[in-house]
Amino acid sequence: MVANGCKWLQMVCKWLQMVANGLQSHFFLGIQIKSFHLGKIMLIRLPLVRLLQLLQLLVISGGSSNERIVTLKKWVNLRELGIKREDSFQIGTLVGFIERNPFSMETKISSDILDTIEQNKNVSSFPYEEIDPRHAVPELKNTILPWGIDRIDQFELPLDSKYLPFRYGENSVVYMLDTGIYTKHVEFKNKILKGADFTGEGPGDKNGHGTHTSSTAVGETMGVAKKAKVVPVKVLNSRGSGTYWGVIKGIEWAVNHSKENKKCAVINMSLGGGFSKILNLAVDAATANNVLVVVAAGNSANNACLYSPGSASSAITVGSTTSEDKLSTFSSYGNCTKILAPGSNILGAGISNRRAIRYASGTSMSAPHVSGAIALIMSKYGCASVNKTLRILYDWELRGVIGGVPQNTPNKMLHIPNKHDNFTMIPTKQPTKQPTKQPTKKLTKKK
Ligand SMILES: [Ca+2]
Repeated sequence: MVANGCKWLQMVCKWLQMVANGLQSHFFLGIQIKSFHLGKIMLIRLPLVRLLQLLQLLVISGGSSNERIVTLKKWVNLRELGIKREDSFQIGTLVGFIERNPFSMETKISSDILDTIEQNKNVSSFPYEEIDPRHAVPELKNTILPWGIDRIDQFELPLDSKYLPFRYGENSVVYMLDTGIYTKHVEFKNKILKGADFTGEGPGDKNGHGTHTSSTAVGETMGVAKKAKVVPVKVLNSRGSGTYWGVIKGIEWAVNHSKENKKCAVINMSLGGGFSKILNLAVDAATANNVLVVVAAGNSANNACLYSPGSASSAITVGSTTSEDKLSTFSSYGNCTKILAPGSNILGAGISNRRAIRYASGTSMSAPHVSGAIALIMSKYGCASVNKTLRILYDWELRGVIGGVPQNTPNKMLHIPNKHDNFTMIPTKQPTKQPTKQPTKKLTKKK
């Protein structure tokens, strides 16, 4: 590769100038490049794989942020390299740091231990749709039953206006990586554990997204796991946006906190952004450390595999259904979607007062139904193995009951046993509606 006279990118020119000053081997965007001069022509030795890496980095460096997130092939003492604790992370064996100055790494760390380098992109809560105000109810009443929790404890429609779960989620904790929680809401009495803030705004929820999702997961009257605890891990600000770095730090914090807390834990992330290998790796690292991660599939009505963290291989990515057992029109889909749960017109806690409620629609509302269900499973069966928890979750799901599901998307609906069901650990009764694959075992109800 021959390069000279390049003026189109300031960083390239800066680097070329340094090389022209006599450097024979240099790091550019974290990639080691060797060069030498032949008369007035400078030759650069750059393997094809490095060239592709370089081109990719030049493209992403064109973003608004100069910050880059780096993961390492092996553990190194980042403190000795002058990288601050708050600028680094470790989730199990996954180690990395954020580079706030794009050239600072060149003198600190060799390329042979660098793994993935990505720009610190923006992440946001999936926007939700407010329901028709004619259906809004001004205050929380004891009789309120969101249709979503009513649906998940029975095999088929019509709804029976009851939610009688087999368990209430005692000793389970949901880490809500979201916009914070309005902790004074009556839905959260004695349920909130002290959390963390990675937005700089401080605790509380000025957006409402995290309060709504939390009420679906653990709310006293509107939640799936009514006895579970919730921890607000604020990674999205009052506008509902944050950064991948903030989310990664939130995941790290939740995993570490769950170990100290010694309770069964699940992470809920009703958020997303463009595909990120590093964010996906962080999700996989949390799962490898025995904390399952539930993620909203997205509201773009396209392939969930295009987004992170929903495309993480270990993420429990959730699509949305309606009260008529159809896929919500906004729901993303595809084979990265692992399970479907109620997400259209879901009643949840609001933030205008301690008893405020509101309806919202989105896969953001679907994910906490699954997080709550996992809290129930862990409460009954323990949390020694994420594989065991997943096996129960997936064995209980209803297959083939949702209409409008594309062929490449698993038609699997969240289900938890009713407390009147005489269920075994792996009940597999399927509904009579639209039967598909027959189960190997039958679940029997008490007469
Ligand atoms: Ca019901």
